[in-house]
Amino acid sequence: MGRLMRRLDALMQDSDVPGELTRLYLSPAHAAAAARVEGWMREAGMKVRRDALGTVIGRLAAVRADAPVVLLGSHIDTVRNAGRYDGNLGVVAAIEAVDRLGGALPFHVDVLAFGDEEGVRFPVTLSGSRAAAGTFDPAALDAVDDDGISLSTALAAFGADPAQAACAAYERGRALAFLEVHIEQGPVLEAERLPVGIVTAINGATRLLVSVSGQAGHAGTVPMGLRRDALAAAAEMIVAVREVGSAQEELVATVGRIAARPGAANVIPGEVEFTIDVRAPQDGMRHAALSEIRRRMSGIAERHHVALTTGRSHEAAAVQCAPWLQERLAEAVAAEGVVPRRLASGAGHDAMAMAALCPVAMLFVRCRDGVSHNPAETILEADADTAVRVLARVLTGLQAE
Ligand code: HGY
Ligand code: MN
Ligand code: MN
Repeated sequence: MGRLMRRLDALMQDSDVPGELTRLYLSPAHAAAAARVEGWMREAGMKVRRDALGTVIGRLAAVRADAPVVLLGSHIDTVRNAGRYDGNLGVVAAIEAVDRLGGALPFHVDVLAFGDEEGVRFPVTLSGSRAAAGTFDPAALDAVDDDGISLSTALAAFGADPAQAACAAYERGRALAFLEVHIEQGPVLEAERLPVGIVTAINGATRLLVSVSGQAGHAGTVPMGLRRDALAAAAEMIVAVREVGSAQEELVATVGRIAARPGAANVIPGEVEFTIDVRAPQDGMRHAALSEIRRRMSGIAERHHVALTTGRSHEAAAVQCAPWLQERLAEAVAAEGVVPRRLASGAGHDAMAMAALCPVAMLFVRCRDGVSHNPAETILEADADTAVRVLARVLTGLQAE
């Protein structure tokens, strides 16, 4: 097993939950993984710094200090009980690519290890990449996790300085491109026996937090027709979300998390909270689906005499990957003897946020059965090596600009 895969296995040790991989933003596991990645960046000859959002940034400096910069990287935070390649592969592969460059290029090369792509701990996401792109909303610093700890407090405890968030932004016009290697998290490349693929666009996404408020009551004494059952109403709403999401081919809608209170078998639930995640390649399609979901949920709330409130916790517009960068990736993929397959991304990525700063492109790596956000997530070492070679080719090709 080569160094890249050994490093991805080593990162498995940095988890907040023994026996599985869960690495939440600004947690002890994130701190440990950041330190590990920092060491690998130094080994590759990079100078390393941390920004105000906890991003680890390694730089292979150009000869001229005022040279522009090409940005690489991905995220090292994970979902709960995650696979080891989502995000982590993009950071480790970028370090490997830099290590193979064998010296300075006419531009700086920065590798960024973002800490908050998944948005699991706080009801915000893409915090690190938004800060690097200069679009971070300081109001997000007030977001609190399940323990009531604010992002600002957690950053300070992590050793970062939230007051400097604006300083994390790269100077507009100095970043030439952002290139991200990431597992496909879908079945296309495997179905077509391709090791890598070039991303054309990243679907836009909206995440809502829905609260349904009825009346808790005795499960044995309240007649069915007199109940204000928050969970029964939420259940109908969740079916409606699925029906709207199933109505169009490229649209997806998911309820990933639900909590019902008070949570006793003999009590009619009075309060329910659940999440909705809607994605589509066109922003118009996504917005229309959200309107239809809201319309149907309001009707259900009325019928059940419950109160309905929805808050938006994440919104990212669909992003087109830069055609000229796609072309560079395609040339490098072909040079590796692989058919350059272009495909869209249903998953969100840091590249969505970085697109506000500079042209972006992504290279997907095949993953077994398309499984991701799951410990069964698997890639082939040979495919990861192909991705590293493609990335190194693109970087050295850019110097010919
Ligand atoms: O949700 C996503 O698409 C990404 O994995 N954060
Ligand atoms: Mn993910
Ligand atoms: Mn990811």
